[in-house]
Amino acid sequence: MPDKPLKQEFESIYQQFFPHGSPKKFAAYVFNIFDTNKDGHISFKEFICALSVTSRGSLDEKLDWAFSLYDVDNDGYITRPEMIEIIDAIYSMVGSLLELPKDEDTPEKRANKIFQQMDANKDGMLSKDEFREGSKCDPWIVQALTIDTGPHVSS
Ligand SMILES: [Ca+2]
Ligand SMILES: [Ca+2]
Repeated sequence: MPDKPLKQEFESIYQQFFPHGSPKKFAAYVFNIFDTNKDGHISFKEFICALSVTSRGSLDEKLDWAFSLYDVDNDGYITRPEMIEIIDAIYSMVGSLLELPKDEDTPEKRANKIFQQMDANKDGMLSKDEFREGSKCDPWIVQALTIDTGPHVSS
């Protein structure tokens, strides 16, 4: 029974969703979250479970999941470099599908905009509360992570 999809198989699943982009980096971040014991494998059950959170979970579940993805070092805060890393991975994944406005056409600009909106106490880090509040105004930040909604095209 194929109980443990390898990282490469995981990447190829994302590749099917985003045939014109390079989802490798993004897939690696997602993989690391699913692979809770960091042995380089995720069980099929964990995989299905995680997919159902990202596609059919409640908004709170999606927010928790999104927060843990952006919080790369898992210290409870999203820093600007962490935000830039993930946005960079999203941008390479969706590739040329996105028509980006001038003020958010690089991961740095996008991250700056998000921090301006969300970093309520201006300490340069997003707490979970700030993230939760902020994503109500900027649903992109969660939508971009959920593969069934497709890429969000900004107007
Ligand atoms: Ca962090
Ligand atoms: Ca803050």
